Amino acid sequence: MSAAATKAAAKSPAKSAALKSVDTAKKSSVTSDLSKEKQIALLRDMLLIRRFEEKAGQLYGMGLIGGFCHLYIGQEAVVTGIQAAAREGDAVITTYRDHAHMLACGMDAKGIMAELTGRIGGFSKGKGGSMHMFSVERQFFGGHGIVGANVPLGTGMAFAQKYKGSDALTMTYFGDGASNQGQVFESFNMASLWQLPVIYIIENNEYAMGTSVKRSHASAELYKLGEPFGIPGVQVNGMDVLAVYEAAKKVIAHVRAGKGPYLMEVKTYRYRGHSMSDPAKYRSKKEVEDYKENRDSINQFRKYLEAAGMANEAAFKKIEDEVKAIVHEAAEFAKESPEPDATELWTDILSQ
Ligand SMILES: Cc1ncc(C[n+]2csc(CCOP(=O)(O)OP(=O)(O)O)c2C)c(N)n1
Ligand SMILES: [Mg+2]
Repeated sequence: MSAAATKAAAKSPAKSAALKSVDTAKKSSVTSDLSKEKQIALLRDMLLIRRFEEKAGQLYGMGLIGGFCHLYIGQEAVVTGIQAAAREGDAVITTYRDHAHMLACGMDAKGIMAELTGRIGGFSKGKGGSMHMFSVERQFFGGHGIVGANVPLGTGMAFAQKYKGSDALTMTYFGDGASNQGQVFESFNMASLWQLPVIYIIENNEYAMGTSVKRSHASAELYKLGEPFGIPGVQVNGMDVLAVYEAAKKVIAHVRAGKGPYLMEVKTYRYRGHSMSDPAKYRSKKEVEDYKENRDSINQFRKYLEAAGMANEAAFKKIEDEVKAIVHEAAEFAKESPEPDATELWTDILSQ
């Protein structure tokens, strides 16, 4: 370290510690002291997301969901592990691939499905659709279609939390493609400068629409993107829900202690196309099959729970039945809920 850098580090201990944490970032292990009940809840939460998304895919195919629809299948362990480590009152903001984040925040599956089908019973009265749902009660702030744009918004939300003296923090989720945006780095700068309680979560699913990380990023080590700003980073195996949970627990403790922002790169994979209209010709079937067969977060976690003696076939069936019933009820609610009345065109709009 140069003399000037040493002097600067001495002045700012939080930042020098942060840089050290970037250097020592490792893949997390799966050892956890989480109770059996909570581990089973992780499986249930992942399964709910998967079955919900499968049903959304079916309803889309039947013409009941219009417009864009981006499914989260394959990435379930990411939001499940992180939100399990969060506290009620912590805020969440994400991209258009958002159904899972709403479920993980505890939003009702019925209201999400009804919104997808454009019905009055939806979270935005059927006027927002897949990408535009919010819940102040659950501190979920969207659902954003413009790539990267939710990152400065999440940073602003963390600014508000700090300004108001709250100990809540903001989980700001975005993709590997979004992580190349200029506004992301402007946000990093401000978040570090003001030591904001924000966790930046890059869901690295290897592709931005059809462009692979290898083709679009000069460096594939996305967890280091905050390094020039003194933001510590960690890379986590996003196909392993316990690894995600354990990493998130540490990161959350760091940020809640007032030590400023943190960056998590969670390595994952999406099984379906970018959106429902994407035939995914930019990757091989073999690559997708390999993830599904050998690395699937739900199957792997099931095997682990069984081997650890925490659950058996009967327990899995019970969870599967419970989840299927929730999703069935959500789909029925969505189909039965009426479309919004034409007069709704004039409500919930900003006029000056
Ligand atoms: C500013 C902007 N540019 C381009 C698009 C079109 N677009 C939508 S999603 C996407 C890819 C983003 O990929 P990534 O950030 O990796 O997220 P993922 O879809 O993999 O979850 C693009 C280019 C957009 N919505 N907004
Ligand atoms: Mg991506």
